[in-house]
Amino acid sequence: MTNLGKKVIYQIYPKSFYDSNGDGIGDLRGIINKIDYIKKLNIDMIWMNPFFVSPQNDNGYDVADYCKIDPLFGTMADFEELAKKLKDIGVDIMLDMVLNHCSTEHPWFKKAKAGDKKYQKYFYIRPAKPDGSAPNNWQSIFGGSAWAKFDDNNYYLHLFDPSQADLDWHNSDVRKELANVINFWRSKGVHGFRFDVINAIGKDKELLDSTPEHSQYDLVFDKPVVHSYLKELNENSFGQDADSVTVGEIGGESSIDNYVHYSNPDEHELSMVFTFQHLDVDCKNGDKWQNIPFDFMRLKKVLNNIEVQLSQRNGWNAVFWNNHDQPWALSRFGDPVHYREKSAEMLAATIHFMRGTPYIYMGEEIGMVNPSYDNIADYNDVESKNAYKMLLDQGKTSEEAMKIIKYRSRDNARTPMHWDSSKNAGFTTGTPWLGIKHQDKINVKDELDHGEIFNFYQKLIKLRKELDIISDGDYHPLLEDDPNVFAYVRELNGQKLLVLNNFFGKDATIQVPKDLQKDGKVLLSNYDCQLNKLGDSLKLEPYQTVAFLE
Ligand code: TEU
Ligand code: CA
Repeated sequence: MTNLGKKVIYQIYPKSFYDSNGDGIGDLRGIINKIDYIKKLNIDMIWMNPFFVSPQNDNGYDVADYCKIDPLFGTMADFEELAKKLKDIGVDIMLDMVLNHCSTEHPWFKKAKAGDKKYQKYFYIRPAKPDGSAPNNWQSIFGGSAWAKFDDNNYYLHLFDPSQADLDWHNSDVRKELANVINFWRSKGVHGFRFDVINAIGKDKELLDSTPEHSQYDLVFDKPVVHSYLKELNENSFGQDADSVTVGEIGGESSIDNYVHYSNPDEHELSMVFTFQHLDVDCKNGDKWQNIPFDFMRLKKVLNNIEVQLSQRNGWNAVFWNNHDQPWALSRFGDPVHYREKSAEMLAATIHFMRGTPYIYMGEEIGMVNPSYDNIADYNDVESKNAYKMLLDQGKTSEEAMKIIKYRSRDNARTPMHWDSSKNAGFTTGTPWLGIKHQDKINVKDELDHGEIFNFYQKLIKLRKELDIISDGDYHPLLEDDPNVFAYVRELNGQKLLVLNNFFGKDATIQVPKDLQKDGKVLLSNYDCQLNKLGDSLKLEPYQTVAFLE
C-alpha cells in the first residue's frame, strides 16, 4: 500500500492556472505547458478542481456530464496527454468528484423534469406544504431556502445553488451510477479522487424541519449511513485499486470520531479527510461572514487535538491552509505586508512537519495574498454575490459589506496565477476571467529568480520524502499555553523532532523542556540558525520557524 505520509499533493484550479488559447480561462493545455514548473516542486499528485461539462454556475461544481471534459478546458485527448506527461515525471492525478449533487442541466435532472419516474427518484423531490411553501426549513449553504420549485406542486432539494440538485443516495441506482463514474476515470488510469461534501450524502430520510434540538447539520451531515455508502463505493470502485488515494471533504461541525471512522484504513472508506475546524478561528460564532482577528490559542488547540487523536486512533489527516474556497492563509494568519516571506514559510513549516498528507494550493508556494477587488462587480463567485446581498439586507453599508467580502470571498484564492509581472501576469494573452492585481510584487518569475518561499517549499517536500520521522512519526503537542509559539514534537523509534513556530511579528522566547535539551541539528529554519544543542531557552525571531532533530 502507498505510504500516504510520503506524498505531497498540489492543487490546481484549472480555470486560473494558465490559459493556452487566449480566451481568458485557464485550461488543460495550460497545465501541460507548465509541467516544467510543476516538476520543480517534486510533488506526487495533482488535485484538479472539476473540469467536466458544466454550466459553470459554481465554477464546475455543477456537473452536467461526469465523463466528458468541458470544451472550456479542452478535450479528452488533452486530458490523456496531460495524464501521460505527468506520469512521465512521476505525478498522479486526483480528480474532483462532485457526487452529492449534479447540475440541473444533467440529463438525469432533465429526464426527471420531463416526467421520467425513474429519474425523479434520483433527486429529493417533495410536495409543497399545504400553504404552498417549501417542504422544510432547510437553508442553502449559499443562502436562502434549500428548496426550489420543481413543478407547480413540488420542490427539489439543493444544499448549494438552485442549479445544483442534491442526488438521493438512498436510491441504490444512484449509488451504482456514481460508482460507474469513478470506474470510468479509473479505466483512464486515474488513482486519486477527492470527494466533494461527501459527509452530506446520507441525509435524514424524513427530511424533518431543523429545530433547536436537531440542527440542520444533525439532519444533513455525518449520518451513520454515510459510512455504509462509502464502504460500498470503496468496494465497488476505487477500493479495487491498491494504489488509490482518496480524500473526503468533511465540512460542518463534524467530529473526531467521524474523521477517524472515515479515514482509518481498517474501515475501508477513504484514505484521508479534509477537516476545517482550524479555518473557523477567524469567524465569530462560526459565522464566516463575521470576521474577527484569528484566535491563535484556538487554532493550536484544534490542530493539536486533530493531530493527536488521529495519530492515536490510526486516522489520517490532509494537512492544508489553502484551497479554492478559502482566502489566502498568508492574509489571515501571517503578515503579508511586513513579513510576507517569513510568515509564508513559517505557515508552510507548521503544516508540512505535521502528521498527514500536505496539500499545497497553487500560488501558495510563491506567497500569494488576497487581491481585494474594489467592487462587488469585480467578484465572480455566486456565494460572494449572495453574501453581499445578505449583508446589505442585514443593514450593513456597502463599505462594511465590501470589507467582509474582500477578507472572506472564495475569489481570493481563485485569482489567476501570477507567472510574471506583465499586464495579465503572463496568465493569458486575452482578458482574464477574474482580475489580477499584485503581479508586480508577487510572481513566479521573480520568485524563482530571487525569492525564498518556493525554495523553502522544495526543502519541506524533500525532507518529508527523506525522513520517516516526518512521514510516520507520532505527534505530541508542546508548550500548549504559549501565546505566541505553535510547538510540537514528532517522534519515531525514540528519536524526536522538535518543531517551533513563532506566529507573530515580534521575538518570542520559549523555555525548552528538560527532556528536549539535547544534542542535534537544525533540520530547517527560515532564518540563519546554527545550533547543535538545545539549551534551556530559545529565542525566535518574528515568524521564525525552527525544526530541530535530536
Ligand atoms: O465546498 C463545500 C462547502 O461547504 C464549503 O467549503 C463551501 O465552499 C463554502 O465555503 C460554504 O460557505 C465544496 C466545494 O469545495 C465548493 O467549491 C463548492 O462550491 C461546494 O462544495 C458545492 O459543490
Ligand atoms: Ca483557455
